[in-house]
Amino acid sequence: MQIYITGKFFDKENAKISVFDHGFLFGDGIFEGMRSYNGKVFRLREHMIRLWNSAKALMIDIPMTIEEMESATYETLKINNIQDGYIRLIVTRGIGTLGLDAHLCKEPQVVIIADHLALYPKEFYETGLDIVTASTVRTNPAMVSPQIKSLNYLNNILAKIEGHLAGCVEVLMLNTKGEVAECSGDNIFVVSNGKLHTPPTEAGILEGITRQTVIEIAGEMGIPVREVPMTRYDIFAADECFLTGSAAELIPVVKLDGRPIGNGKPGTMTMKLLDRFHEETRK
Ligand code: PXG
Repeated sequence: MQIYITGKFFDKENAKISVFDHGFLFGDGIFEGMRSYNGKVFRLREHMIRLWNSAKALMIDIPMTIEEMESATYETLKINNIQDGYIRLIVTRGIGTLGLDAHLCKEPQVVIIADHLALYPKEFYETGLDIVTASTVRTNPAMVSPQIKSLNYLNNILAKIEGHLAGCVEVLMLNTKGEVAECSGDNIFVVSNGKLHTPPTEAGILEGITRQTVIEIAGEMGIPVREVPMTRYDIFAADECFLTGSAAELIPVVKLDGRPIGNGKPGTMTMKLLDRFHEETRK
């Protein structure tokens, strides 16, 4: 495996970042997780825009243009001979001192890793996920905004650990108001009376690229979509529920906190949207 670090490729064993990098010392950096299908990166430009917006919010100067980052991404796929894969893009603030001073970090580092996919097992798509609500609350947007895909994922990791302890592979996170935000690494949707509902950005979520794609394709399919604040009740009372993410695509959820959702089986609208999503990835 060849890993791109700020303009050069290194073997996996030699792909290293300094322990003085603020990405390592403080989680001071940002990332993206992307999928390639048949050699083409899905929604690449959208991922770039989100990365650049995260960088702007954190005042990290990405040392290249969007076009250069896109070429470096394709170069990394090519050198590793990956057609259908997962790409992790990381930008750190770079080497500084042991102090917090960001202005001492002069050279942000760019890492691109292209790997084969580690997906949820196929049976989860057939039977649906059973998830629980974490007591770890999603970061309040007045703190580090959840819209920033930063290297500080501790809240989500703690939530995911809670899920794991309960025997679940994903976990629901609420915001500080007690409303539904999203899952630890996926956005959430419900289907109620033929309509699609998902929490709005203001609920404190990452604006998922898969989420946006689902909103678009639902529009094309004539399915009404509303971005509305939701509580757990809206999930308990829904007909269907599913999660979205670059790795997961769309995955059905059939149980939340022990309550079956709808008839306790993956929903028909969920599966229709998943089929349509697959078409989109093959375009
Ligand atoms: N919410 C959060 C908090 C995320 O981290 C998504 C939603 C989905 O966004 P996209 O743009 O992919 O539709 C993410 C995705 C993992 C993993 O292993 C997930 C993410 C990052 C790293 C790992 O599940 N982000």
